[in-house]
Amino acid sequence: MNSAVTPEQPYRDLSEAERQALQDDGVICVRGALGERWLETIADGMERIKARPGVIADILSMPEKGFTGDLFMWRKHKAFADLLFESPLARLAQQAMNSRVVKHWYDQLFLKAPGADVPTPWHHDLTFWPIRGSEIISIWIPVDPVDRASSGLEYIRGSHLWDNRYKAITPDYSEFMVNPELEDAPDIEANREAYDLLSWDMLPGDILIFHPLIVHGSGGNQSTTRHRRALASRWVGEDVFYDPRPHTMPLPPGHGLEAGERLHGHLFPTVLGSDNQV
Ligand SMILES: O=C(O)CCC(=O)C(=O)O
Repeated sequence: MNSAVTPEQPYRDLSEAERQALQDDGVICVRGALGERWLETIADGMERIKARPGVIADILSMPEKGFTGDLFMWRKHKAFADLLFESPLARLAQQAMNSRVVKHWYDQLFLKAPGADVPTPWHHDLTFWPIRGSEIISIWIPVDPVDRASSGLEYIRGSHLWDNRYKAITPDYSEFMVNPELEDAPDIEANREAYDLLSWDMLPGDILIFHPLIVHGSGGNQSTTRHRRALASRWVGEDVFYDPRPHTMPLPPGHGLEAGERLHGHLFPTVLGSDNQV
């Protein structure tokens, strides 16, 4: 744990109604949760990655299509490390998970340039993550104004409570994390009216907090003028264990975890509370 700094308090706590909606619907939008300082910090980190992509960004990005992706950015860029340890995100995650301990799982970049025809196919996250447990949450943070046309995220309300587990589909449609034992996701785009879809027009500072099993996705960026720069910040509590099933996301080398161990170690820093049990 980085004991020299503590995360900021959010400008307000999540309300009971918001926490209930998160349980019922699987996602909430919190308006104005991040101030200018953090939006500038994130945008600065994003621009640095665009200017000098590292090894992971090189693999995940599709420059010819206007898409930049990256993972575990906080390890390489101070902007994202500051966000992890000092911003109100950890406390918002704690309230969302209702957890004593808050550890950082990983951060992820989704930059779609104007006109980037790179939809994020409908999927849920936990099926391709090598972890199991219940205290897990993602926070999606756009730093540009975003609506459905500019690739705002959409969710199927309540789908985190479904029994179905769908194959992962990544923006580049690689087979890498596709588990043949899972069922194909239904064709949601072809039957949009059959689903209770949730999405929000968002301004910089607004965030989405969502459950790792909610089915979600986004279209390409149809705007010809607006960038769509977004960061996913992912958090866990203390009941989360390393579960490296086949077809799940590989963790960076040196993670030091054995199957069945509680998530811990330098790649997954504890930001709130203390967690000594492994
Ligand atoms: O930003 C996007 O298009 C996808 C985000 C997403 O799927 C996630 O954060 O889990």
